[in-house]
Amino acid sequence: NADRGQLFDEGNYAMFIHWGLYSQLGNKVDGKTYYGIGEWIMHKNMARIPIDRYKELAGTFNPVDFDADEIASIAKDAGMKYIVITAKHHDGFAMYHSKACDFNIVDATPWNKDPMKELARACRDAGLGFGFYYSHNQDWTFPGGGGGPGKDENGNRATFDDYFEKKCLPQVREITTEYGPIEIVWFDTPGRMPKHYVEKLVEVVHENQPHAMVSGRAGHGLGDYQTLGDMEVPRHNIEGMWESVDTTNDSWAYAWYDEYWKSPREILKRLLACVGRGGTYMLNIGPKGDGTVPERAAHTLRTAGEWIRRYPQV
Ligand code: FUL
Repeated sequence: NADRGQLFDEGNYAMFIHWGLYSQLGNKVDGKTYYGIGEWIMHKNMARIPIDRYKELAGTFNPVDFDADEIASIAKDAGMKYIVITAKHHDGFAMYHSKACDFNIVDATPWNKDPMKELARACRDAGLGFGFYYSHNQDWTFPGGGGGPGKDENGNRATFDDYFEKKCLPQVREITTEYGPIEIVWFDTPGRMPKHYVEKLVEVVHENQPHAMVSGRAGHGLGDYQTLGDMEVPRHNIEGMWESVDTTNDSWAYAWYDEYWKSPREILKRLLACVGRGGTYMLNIGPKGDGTVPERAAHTLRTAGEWIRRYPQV
């Protein structure tokens, strides 16, 4: 597709958003704080939350202060060109209305709304692009998913193929057909996922969204560009189309104690280091469980954005 790739020519500063059930915990479980990246909280290396208990979090997830237009306006003021948000992270919870699996924000929470419909609309209204993060390999709560349970509810063995056919593939179809035109599907951590699965996903994305790019982390070199390591800002030039992903503080998802905010100046330096070397810089924020964006994150992005607007040649 001749069109594909235009995004990285024209838009090389983007907003990344990690938001999910884990945001409600903010790294604290039963009064104890776990240090690390918040979206990993249920994992054995962090709070080791059993699947049933983790799923119960949906019953209290009620982000009444989520404001899609405010998020779009922060991105716009920051000088960013598009937003990529977690449709499903490794925990397996869909942050949009999924028909393939009821462990999702509409069917499993009292809030009962699809924030992605709102955010897709808000981005369109603001003239921003929109895209989804989707954890295609790791799914810690669905039988057969990477790092997930090896058996289903009835005690029968579940394979990766079961997970792929029942959940992953249908959900990738959903996110590429139900939210209008999208710019990116950001797959992550392919692990040892066999090649034919990745090929299928890339084919579905390109078929449903001919203009959309697939992240380098799809695996097997099948992405449309190269994604660097987490928070990696390169010190040398890199060939081809590439992207750096970074975050405003230390965690991706909201963590209550994480006040290690980068200054606007630091962010501009990192942005320049990427853009100046021909790359794209995607900078993350982690909204809280109530849907709001931490004030310091919004302030930092807007302050850096003011500088960009003052020097329009950048
Ligand atoms: C990683 C994931 O495991 C993290 O949770 C985060 O999403 C980051 C951007 O990619 O590898």
